Amino acid sequence: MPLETPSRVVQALTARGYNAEREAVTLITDADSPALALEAAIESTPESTLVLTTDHVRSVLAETPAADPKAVSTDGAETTAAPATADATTATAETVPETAETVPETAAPATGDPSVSTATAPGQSGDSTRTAPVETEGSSRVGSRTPNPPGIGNDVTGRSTGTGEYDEFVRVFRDRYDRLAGQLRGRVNHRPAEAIQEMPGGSEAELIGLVNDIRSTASGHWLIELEDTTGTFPCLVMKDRDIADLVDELLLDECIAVQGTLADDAGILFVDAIHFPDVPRTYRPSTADREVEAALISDVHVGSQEFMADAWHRFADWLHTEEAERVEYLLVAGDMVEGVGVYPNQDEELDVVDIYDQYERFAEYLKEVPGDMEIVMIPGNHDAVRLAEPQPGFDEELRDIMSAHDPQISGNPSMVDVEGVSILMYHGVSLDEVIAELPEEKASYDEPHRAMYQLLKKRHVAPQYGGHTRIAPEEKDYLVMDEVPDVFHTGHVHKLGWGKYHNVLAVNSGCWQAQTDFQKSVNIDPDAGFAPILELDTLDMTVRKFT
Ligand code: D5M
Ligand code: FE
Ligand code: ZN
Repeated sequence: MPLETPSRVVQALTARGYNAEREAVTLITDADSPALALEAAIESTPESTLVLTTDHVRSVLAETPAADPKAVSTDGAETTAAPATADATTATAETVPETAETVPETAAPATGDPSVSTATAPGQSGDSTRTAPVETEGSSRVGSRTPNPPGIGNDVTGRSTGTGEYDEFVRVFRDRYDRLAGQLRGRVNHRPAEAIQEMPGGSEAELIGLVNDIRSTASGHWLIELEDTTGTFPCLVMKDRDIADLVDELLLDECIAVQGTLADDAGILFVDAIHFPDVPRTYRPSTADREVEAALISDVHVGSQEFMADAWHRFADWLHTEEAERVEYLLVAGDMVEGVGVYPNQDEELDVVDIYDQYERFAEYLKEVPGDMEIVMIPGNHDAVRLAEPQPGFDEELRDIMSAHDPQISGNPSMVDVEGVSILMYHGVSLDEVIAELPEEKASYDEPHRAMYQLLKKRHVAPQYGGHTRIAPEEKDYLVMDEVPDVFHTGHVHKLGWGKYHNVLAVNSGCWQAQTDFQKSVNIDPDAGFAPILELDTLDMTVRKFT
């Protein structure tokens, strides 16, 4: 196998059981004969070594003139000993520009929000066409990455206590109510439902509750039943009021506050205002205090016949280039593999039929990513963990398989602190529901970030119980957003879209799987082979295309 690109070198190394530091891979790739350099590096490495270090490769190259570019250039005689030289260099140079193309404005499928930069400045893509530079002694070109291990919060992994008993559901909904009501409390002077039941007709009343039922009346008004820990109360939203629009946004089981006036017989509340827990408009996200970036991806779907291996190789190759030097973090928001038996007839499109083999294969692809990046992974609905949310992170056996690069593995959802930026990672199954229930302009597959805005507004990643999204009761409701995240990262719908909601950046990250037969049959046109790159110091985004 020719070793003309970093990912080929990484593949060759991993086939022999080694990981390598990024600069070590660069040195080997840029060597006159990458094959010789690789051999020399491996031969001189003790068997117990897992990671090939830059220092080691550098010293090997110094001792092995045939593999060392400097030695070759000063000693012409060696050139014949390394016939691959010219070809390898050219191939590297050609591979880089094709892969690292900045997505053109028109290809960016989403975001109308001007607050988010949709592409890098013109000319930067010209920049990316430069040849991968040859390492010279004393050059400071390759600054090894120095990521900090991300901190993980709100992770159910290892804390799942749910057995699915009825009283656990009662407890988790009470917890949801308590925490979301806590967020609303400052804005309304609410009374418990049972106290409102005792109030005289005509009184002003405010109530916080979970949406128990939404019905339209014979005359076209909306009857919303709210439930708190003391009981339920019916609330009427008149169809000709401005707030009637907000009823379109409501999902069952979400928490809202209402203000209004009791009817003369005190049996119903006429609603004047609806409040959502929401993100304050004045929210100021935190940013990193150095120039560092994160790649936000999801839905790799290794094991599917539609997995786009070539796009993945290009992405991994790009991560090895100087241009990607600042990309120190890789966040993967679920669906690492295609899984088995997730959807009817899925087996007809499987490339790898055994779930563990799928993870083995995924691990090989993951190894192409530079070893000096920090990786965070949460599961999705195709992964081999329980389907009900919150999903715990992968078990020991799967962690073992995916142990290269020592990734941080946590549950779905998880709050991840990357360089001081809090990133809420959630796979996104509830987005299907939000998109199905809400009007097109508020949430659609073409603009998945708008569906994410709704979840931010409700401060809950999967409000509706008993629908498409399966929810397991736990000691607390892990799906509530206690803290406002700085960035909200989801996947699942296989569409790329991003934008800012009250200064929170919402990113849905597309996929690495071409259109499946099912998706064709329902007209889902996936955005495959894109990597959103987030500048953690500015929260600006650039999308890179690898197809
Ligand atoms: O799902 C990717 C997207 O496609 C997500 O919006 C659900 C939808 N999808 C895909 N396959 C099916 C089937 N068979 N039924 C219903 N909806 C489907 P993902 O689960 O990430 O592959
Ligand atoms: Fe998926
Ligand atoms: Zn999914």
